[in-house]
Amino acid sequence: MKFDKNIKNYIYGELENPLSASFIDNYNPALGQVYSQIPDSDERDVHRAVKAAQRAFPTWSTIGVEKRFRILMRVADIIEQNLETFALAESMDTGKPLSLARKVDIPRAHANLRFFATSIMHFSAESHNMEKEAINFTLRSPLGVVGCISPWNLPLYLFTWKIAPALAAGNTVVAKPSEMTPMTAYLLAQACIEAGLPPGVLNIVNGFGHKAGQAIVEHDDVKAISFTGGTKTGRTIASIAAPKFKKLSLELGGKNPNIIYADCDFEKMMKTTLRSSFANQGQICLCGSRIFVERHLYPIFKEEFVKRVQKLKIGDPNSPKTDQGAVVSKAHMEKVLGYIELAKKEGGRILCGGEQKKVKGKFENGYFIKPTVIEGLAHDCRTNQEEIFGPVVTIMPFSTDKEVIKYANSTEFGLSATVWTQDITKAHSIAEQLEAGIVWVNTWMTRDLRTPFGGTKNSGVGREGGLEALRFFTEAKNVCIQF
Ligand code: TXE
Repeated sequence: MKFDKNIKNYIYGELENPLSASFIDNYNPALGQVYSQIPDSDERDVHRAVKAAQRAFPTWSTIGVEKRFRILMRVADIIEQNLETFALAESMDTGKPLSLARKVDIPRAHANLRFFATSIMHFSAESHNMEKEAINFTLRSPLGVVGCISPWNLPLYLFTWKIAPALAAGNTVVAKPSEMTPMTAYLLAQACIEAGLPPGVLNIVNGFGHKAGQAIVEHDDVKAISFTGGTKTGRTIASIAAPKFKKLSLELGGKNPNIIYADCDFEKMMKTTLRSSFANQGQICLCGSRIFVERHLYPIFKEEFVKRVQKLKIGDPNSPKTDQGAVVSKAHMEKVLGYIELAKKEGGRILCGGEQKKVKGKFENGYFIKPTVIEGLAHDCRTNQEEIFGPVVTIMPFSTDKEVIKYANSTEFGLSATVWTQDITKAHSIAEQLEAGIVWVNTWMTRDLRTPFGGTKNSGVGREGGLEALRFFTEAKNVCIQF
């Protein structure tokens, strides 16, 4: 497992430089310094990757699920055996605490591979018996070469979340990690070589979204695109892929409500709400960034929440005591700080945080933001409508179910929602009315990989996870045989 400064593409089993021979600076956001270079690939590299994937497809798609299971499990084992290297790479690339990468990102990456390697062994299709007339059966076959494009917030976690079902189902893949966090994808390429993944089955092309990413979406031999990222980029991708009738899976932004009733288990709610607000520096599309608290609990919640937020430790991602690392880039830090300024203009009161955190010593140039809590905003102001994607939450009181449902459903997004109440009848009723793809009741981020994962409205199209993913990455054919 080589962790070197010059990241390479992985095409037809070889680690190679881009044809352009030009590279992009890759920053360590906690240090605010360039620490590696990534290929500035273009459509020529993408074309080579697609040809490699096409070459590998006939064998990979017919070697049988048992062989695909074994190889994907070997890749998962190698990731697990090299957990420390992967976790360090993830932390250096994203600025997130090493403890988080070790506990969440990397274990979930090898869990994704094992989950789909085993799922494909049990993946069955339907049959419909017309009694005396005929028998129908559904054949599900792999699509061919598919494109997987992933973002910077949970790099290997989301990269493998797409690649694993695609490969398990017998497709071959051209994948592009975010140009801001490519290191663990590079380590994954090395793990695939070590595991004996046949050349061309997985190809990783690094580079800018508008260049290498767009070339994957545009390539006529790429049959489907699975994308996770911003809603704006999702719209661009859809505008290119839809007229070419490519299958599309789009996991986009969120502006998720966290609804807290006075009858909740206060301590459990408080501990979890700290995580759902600020985990990964608030850079998770599932974070609950709009907190609605039942009116008579609001003052108690506000005092305790602010007190605990102010205790969060920000700084050195390598320290086990750190709760908050750096955000992913200087540009993203400025975007988030810009939203805090907007909140003030819109009448918000900053209860804590609200500014960049200057960390002493070697991290003095890092991109750190103090976890921020804002109150006093209208539910329909821009701060409460737009995805900030940083350590910033707004809090507000509500009096009735009707009022809080109106607030919760008032944005263009519909990804996830959290509801805290001991009254399960109420929980059912609220969950039913929320415009979201995922509703957590008395918990957050509890994930069963078999469940459908995705959002409604501008949070995306389609669902990932379990059978949904295997069906996305296969074509269904109904065969009807007359007796
Ligand atoms: O996403 P982008 P970014 C949200 C969050 C964040 C915003 C932008 O609000 O601030 O999206 O984040 C590639 N054709 N989420 O910049 O630009 C790009 O190279 C093909 C929510 O990361 O969408 C990268 O690999 N590909 C999200 C990937 O798309 C293109 C998590 C994501 O980049 C492309 C991350 C193009 N035209 C951000 N343009 C979530 N739902 O979890 C870019 N890319």
